[in-house]
Amino acid sequence: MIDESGAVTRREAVALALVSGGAGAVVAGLPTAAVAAPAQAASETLLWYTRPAAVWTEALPVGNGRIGAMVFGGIGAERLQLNESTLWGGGPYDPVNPQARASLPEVRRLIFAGRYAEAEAYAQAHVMATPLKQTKYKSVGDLAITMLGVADAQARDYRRSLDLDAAEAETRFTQDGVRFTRTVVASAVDQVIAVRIAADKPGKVSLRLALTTGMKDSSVVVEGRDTIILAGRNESDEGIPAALRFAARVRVLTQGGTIASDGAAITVSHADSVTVLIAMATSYRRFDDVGGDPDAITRAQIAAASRRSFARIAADTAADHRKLFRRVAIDLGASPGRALPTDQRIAAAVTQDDPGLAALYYHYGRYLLISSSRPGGQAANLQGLWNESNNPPWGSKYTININTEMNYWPAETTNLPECVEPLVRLVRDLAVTGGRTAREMYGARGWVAHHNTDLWRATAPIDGAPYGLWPLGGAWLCTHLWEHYDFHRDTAFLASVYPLMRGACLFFLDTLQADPTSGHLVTNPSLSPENPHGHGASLIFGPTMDMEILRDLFDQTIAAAKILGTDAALSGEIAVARAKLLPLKIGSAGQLQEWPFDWDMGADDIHHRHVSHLYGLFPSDQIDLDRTPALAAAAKRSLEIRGDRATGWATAWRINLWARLRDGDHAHEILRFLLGPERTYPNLFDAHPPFQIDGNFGGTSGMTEMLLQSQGGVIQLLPALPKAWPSGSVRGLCARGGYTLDIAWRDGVLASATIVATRAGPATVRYNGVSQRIALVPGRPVELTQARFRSA
Ligand code: FUC
Repeated sequence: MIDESGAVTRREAVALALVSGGAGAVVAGLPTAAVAAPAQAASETLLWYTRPAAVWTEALPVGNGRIGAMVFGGIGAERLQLNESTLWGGGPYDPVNPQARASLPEVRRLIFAGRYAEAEAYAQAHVMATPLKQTKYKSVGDLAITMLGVADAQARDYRRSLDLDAAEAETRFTQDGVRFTRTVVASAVDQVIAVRIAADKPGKVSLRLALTTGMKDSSVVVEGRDTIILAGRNESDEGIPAALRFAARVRVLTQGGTIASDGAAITVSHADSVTVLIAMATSYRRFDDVGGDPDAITRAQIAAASRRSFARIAADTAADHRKLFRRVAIDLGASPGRALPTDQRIAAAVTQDDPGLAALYYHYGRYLLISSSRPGGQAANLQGLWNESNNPPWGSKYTININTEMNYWPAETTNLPECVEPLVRLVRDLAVTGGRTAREMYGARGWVAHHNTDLWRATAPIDGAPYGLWPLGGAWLCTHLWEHYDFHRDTAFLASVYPLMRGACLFFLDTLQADPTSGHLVTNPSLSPENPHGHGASLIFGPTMDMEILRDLFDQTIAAAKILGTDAALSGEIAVARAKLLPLKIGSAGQLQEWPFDWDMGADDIHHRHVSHLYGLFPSDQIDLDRTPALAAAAKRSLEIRGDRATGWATAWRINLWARLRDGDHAHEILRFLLGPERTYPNLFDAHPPFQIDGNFGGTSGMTEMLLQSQGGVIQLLPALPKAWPSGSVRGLCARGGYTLDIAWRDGVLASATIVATRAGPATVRYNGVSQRIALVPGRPVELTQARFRSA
């Protein structure tokens, strides 16, 4: 089991002690449930608008990690677009190409001979997955709420909002002197989406409710007078037969008035208020088990939630959410945009600095992770949890050559370790399905995953050789297992994931090839994610990113084995292979080479969105300003050549990289672009474009890296503070080793930093180029001021 206690700040501990009378609620020095510190300034935790959403990227997301809704906030016609995270196309399948294993030697030979285009064509014909594409994430459908007697043109005082602290969407307006309010929450406690429609005068709520879906093999019926049931099967996808059953159940509870149904819809007349409960489920249990009973699950969820008032459900939703959300608060300084609706703030971001918008975006990233990735559920996919289409961009799957990893970049640093649990389970699944791919496609031990996966945990190379034939997806994900350990130092967790890391290593021990020219060990076939190298193809041997990921995987697995006291012989083998990996190289333009040859300046697109070779600088720390200054300078040169502007996620990656280079102003300049209307939709969703959630998470991570870093055993305070944020504070961030920090600064200078450790021992803390060893006792906060860092 993943550590679910998480880290909390001292302020929360104190608050908890006060609330609980100082006894009973603290386990091993840490509170088991955090009680909230006062909420953040509302303008930094509230999205709000003066018009209903006209399109999906203006609607507001709520989610409990498993089910979610996009709330449009219509006046006469409200639309809730609904998702359930396991409603995908197809069913269990194994796409390994039976020809692949016999064909790999020829692909390798052609690559080592420099015949890249031929290698790519041959690989395309002989080694790719069958089918060539994976399944797609789907939408359950829409709940339409037609407000009878309400006309858009006559409504006044309209406002809709999303409160990130309460996890609550609200729409309100008045008509003919009656104030209408609709509130929507997605409850992790009750496992329903709950909607309340109220008026401030009795008998004024009349409405019609209907459920529609794009899933063809399904039907809608009304049970009794108050329950709409949508039930059916999913659809086949890419030739993979449909195997899932799904159900959505909507129960209408009225206070006053009458209720009637016409077989397909429910009509409520003259109620004082109405509560709508929505449950959704599928028969998915695991990638190889679709034996669940969505009808029974949703029936039980609705029955249980019906016994509780909306007020209770909403209060519990907020309390549960705040346990995670309120661990971190951020204040980046005064904001001219504070009084503006969110869409206008985004539009203005191009011309004026709005630190409050950056803070709002920061909180939104944490809100989105809490809402789309909860223990027991699915990992956040390309759109997190929210998807309107049955044919979404890139299938709304898991692209594991950057996007899924980026989703989890802010998880540990911003004190949301629980949210990583679905990712850990995804890796556990991939180690099973990827074991088959390793064996059948490569004749290798261990397991492998290529550049994408889906609900069914497919691991073979898909889409096309220039994108798909990249065997490092699983290895990169394994570094997140180590990171989770490294932040919290929970040996039981490490023991539980060690077999996954070990299995990833075995695959590479069996498949690394000796480069005939240099003798170094390299991957082959592989590619530098999605970047054609200018020599007729993307396929190559030993791209820089592969070597960097393998160094991390090997080092972390050796370290894990040592901590766990196991596998000494295997660790020795891994160390030998690690020493033979192709080294990093600096090219003639002063850049870090992306490929084994000095090809960067002749690549098809020197401004390419992927900056894969800079993995070594971020998220890894193999490249470091202090420890490897020449490589850091080369990475900087590569970044300059690539340029600042790219797709949403690629823009966010650049912020993290410039933060690691400790250039806060450059990082901030890129952040301004990320926050502007070209890369941020009115609902603050990241625009690739189209919508892709990774940029949101990468943006939150980038801002964190500007304020606190902890790679390489050194906690760095304000390493990349931009001039645009002269005074501010952040509370509750986590550092590797089991530390939580609060940091405040004034006029660009550290005012104070409070550090709390979960383990005894010294920590190295650095500010403004000066490092200090700080002795720490678990749970006892130590406050540091600038004076501590004056002398070298
Ligand atoms: C990778 C990226 C694309 C997109 C897709 C989902 O393939 O290169 O830009 O983000 O994933």
